[in-house]
Amino acid sequence: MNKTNVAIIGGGPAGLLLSHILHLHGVDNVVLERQSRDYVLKRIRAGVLEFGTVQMLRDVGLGERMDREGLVHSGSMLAWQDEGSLLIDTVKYAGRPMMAYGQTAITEDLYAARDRAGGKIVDQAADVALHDLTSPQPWVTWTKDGRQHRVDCEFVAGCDGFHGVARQSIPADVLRTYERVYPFGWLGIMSRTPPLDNLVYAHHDRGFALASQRNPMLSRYYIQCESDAQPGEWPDDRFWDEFKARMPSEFARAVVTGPSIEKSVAPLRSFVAEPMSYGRLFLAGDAAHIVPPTGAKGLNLAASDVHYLSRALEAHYRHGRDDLLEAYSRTALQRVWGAERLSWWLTQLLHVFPQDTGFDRRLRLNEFQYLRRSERALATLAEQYAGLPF
Ligand code: RFL
Ligand code: PHB
Repeated sequence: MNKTNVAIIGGGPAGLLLSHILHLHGVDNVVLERQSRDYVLKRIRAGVLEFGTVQMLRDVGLGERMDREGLVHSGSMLAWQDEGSLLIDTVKYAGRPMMAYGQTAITEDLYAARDRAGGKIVDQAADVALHDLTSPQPWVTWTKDGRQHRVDCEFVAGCDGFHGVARQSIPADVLRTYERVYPFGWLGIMSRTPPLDNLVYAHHDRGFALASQRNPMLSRYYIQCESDAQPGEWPDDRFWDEFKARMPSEFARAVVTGPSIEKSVAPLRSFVAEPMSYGRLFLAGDAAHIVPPTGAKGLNLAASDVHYLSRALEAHYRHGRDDLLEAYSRTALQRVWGAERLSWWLTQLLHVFPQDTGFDRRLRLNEFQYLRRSERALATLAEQYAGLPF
């Protein structure tokens, strides 16, 4: 394993999906992942897929289990304290359904596909370092089991998430970053109970709450919490009481509670790094951008980045064309900023901010009432929630 075409840093969904698609195109690659496989497969994160992501996974042979186990739905509910609720109907307004299928399951499917094809995935690769990124022959080093390793390559794909090494390998005078950190987090639990019929995003003076789903006997619930909240401060009873207090009573009554099997706190952040490439390094997924989870766009953006990057690398290897690689950052960022705007907008609409005044609260309420009254406003939201075409 001294040489490969593409060295992929990070074995999350972005890195594994890129590895899988490059393999289908006959492009050799190696994935270097810092954590153990067990750790990566235990992480619980995203749950909602855009139709474009679903179609992409089907097109590359990863649709079988997803189509069997995923829950197709025609959008999500927005609920507002005493003001009722509305359906963001993505089928009616954008012609595209959504699917609930967990990131954990997608990662399992990807590992299984790479294993079947004899893919090279190094786990527990420590101290990954990128070298000579602006030369035609970059190389990557790492340590494992106390030994130093090296692979020479033609391209490096930085798919190593927000805290990875790839983005940090771009010189500071080249990289521009844009960021907003929100003054709260999400406390999430998983429970082996049947979910509600729809996803429900709820605003309440007590804070935001979300009911989501994984499969007919697995549900995911979130509440807005303090940024420094600890899962240990939230025994199950306290979580359920707070969750139900924030949901309109019709949904609160329908929720089937049960013991949590996982509980964690996630911070909320908007972040974009530009450009998404430097020499022979290309960033994809959370390595280049973060969205707050309101809107469920993070994993879907990772998939669209991989779509553009795999297409560009295929054009290089199959047709000797580099125009798509040169355009990659610009092309991907167009979609990234669209998702950033939607996620920011939904976050500020649905959460309670510590500095809120009565004026802010009235504007937000009016925004919700406008969505209820105006089909055009709702259609605009539904089109973005459904995800714009690649
Ligand atoms: P990941 O999943 O973070 O994977 C990066 C991988 O790189 C490894 N790594 C390194 N490897 C080698 N060397 C280093 N120096 C390394 N540093 C890091 C890491 O161990 C890891 O395995 O990034 P990727 O692949 O770009 O995927 C992005 C998605 O995981 C993320 O955007 C979504 O989970 C965001 N998200 C959601 N997205 C959706 O589309 N729909 C959703 O419903 C949704 N819900 C969510 C979410 C994220 C959440 N949290 C926890 C932030 C809900 C939550 C609560
Ligand atoms: C989830 O199911 O984990 C989920 C759903 C919708 C979101 C975020 C997370 O907006």
